[in-house]
Amino acid sequence: MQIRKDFLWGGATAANQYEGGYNEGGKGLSIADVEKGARHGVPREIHDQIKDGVYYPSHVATDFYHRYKEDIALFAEMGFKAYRMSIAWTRIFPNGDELEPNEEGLKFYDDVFDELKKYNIEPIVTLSHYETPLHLVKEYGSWRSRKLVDFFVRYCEVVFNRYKGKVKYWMTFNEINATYISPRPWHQAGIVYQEGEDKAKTMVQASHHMLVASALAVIKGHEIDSENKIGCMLLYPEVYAATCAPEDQILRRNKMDNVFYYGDVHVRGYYSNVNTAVWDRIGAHPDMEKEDENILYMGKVDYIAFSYYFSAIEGKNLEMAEGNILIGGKNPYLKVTDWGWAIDPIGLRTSLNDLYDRYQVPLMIVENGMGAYDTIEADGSINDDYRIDYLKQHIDAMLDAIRIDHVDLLGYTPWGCIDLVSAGTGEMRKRYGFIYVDKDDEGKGTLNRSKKKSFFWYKKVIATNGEDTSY
Ligand code: BGP
Repeated sequence: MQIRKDFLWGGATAANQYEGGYNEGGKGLSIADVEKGARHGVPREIHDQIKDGVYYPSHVATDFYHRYKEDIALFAEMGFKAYRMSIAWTRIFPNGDELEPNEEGLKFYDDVFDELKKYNIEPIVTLSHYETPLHLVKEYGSWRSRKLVDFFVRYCEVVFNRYKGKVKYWMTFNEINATYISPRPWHQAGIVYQEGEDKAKTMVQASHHMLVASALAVIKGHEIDSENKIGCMLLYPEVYAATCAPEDQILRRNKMDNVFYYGDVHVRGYYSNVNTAVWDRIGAHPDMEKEDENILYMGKVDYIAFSYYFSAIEGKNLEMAEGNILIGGKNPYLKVTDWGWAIDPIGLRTSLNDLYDRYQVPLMIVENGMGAYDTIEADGSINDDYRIDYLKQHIDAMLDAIRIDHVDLLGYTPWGCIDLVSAGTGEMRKRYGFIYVDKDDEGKGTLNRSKKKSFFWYKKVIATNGEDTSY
């Protein structure tokens, strides 16, 4: 099989890590706006309001809000066919529970989509990427509450109507399964477990509300524009059994439930045996309304988008490795990044196969990449061969999955195509971009943009539709 002629090559960002302008244009506070910057290995602190003298990396981030024209021109120069971004919910509904949207926020994304259109870049839009309105967290307990379903669907309806004809590809919740696996599902669901709280119950209930909200959004999105393609978004780390002991294989299977728990409902439209088995195992199941079964069935997604950064291993007596939210064992066959993430391009090929075999719907890789330290040479150049090497290996593996294994893949948008704030640590020094942004971990810098070596390499990859990945 060949790669699609209209393959969506591009890059990915999210408003909370890139956009900045946190209090401009009528925007309200999101959960990201009260999360302090930190360092590798130091957990990020979450505040319930903005505190004086504290540096919050999302507030300016890397300033897409003011520089979107310059940045989109750079994306176009690389030849992007697509650009994955998110709409900040709090630009549209500053508190989340208003009845009327904020016109200035809507106008901002109109301008962004018009700018993309100038260069024929297809927007791929995440509706909620780690940026739940803070007011909904404080007032309603976030996704613990069924009320969020209505607030989210109202927001989706507004943006589907407003951007009809401008945006075709949508995703509901970024890495929805982060709610399941994170020890602190703040980013995804806006939840910090309270002392004495039944965590398992909260996790399945919040997840249920999000799954129902996602299904309702899909139903509305299809009603508003039958051209809309609405996907889910899963965090997919390939997991291997640590040994060939059959018990390790069962542990591996159980570990993958974190993905299939959500994938099954999103794609098949019902709670499967995976879900009911998980409920038994953790001793909790969600309360449901009688219409939910039908909603989930009617709101099946059109495609699966997923992020892939690393693989992990599962088994008894593991030596633990680092991951941003998925902790697994160290794999002796793999090298790791400076942040301890195992580099495993073949794992991407396996992931593509496993997802496609199981679900038989088109796939999109909407995040992949390597966070690394970059050095600026005396002449201003940035020779990021390590990044090129990582991406080349992953693109080659992706092409094998298409050409050899016949997986139906819509596109590839590597993460942080321009430097932005790390979700896991809040750092700037953990860089993913083809485009460098002059900003440090204290928030200092000119915010000027410059092209790294990888910029020119990726441009060639896109221009040849993946035929030439050499460097
Ligand atoms: C994913 C998130 C992104 C992004 C990426 C890299 O889990 O969807 O928002 O940040 O991870 O992680 P980090 O920023 O911690 O390096």
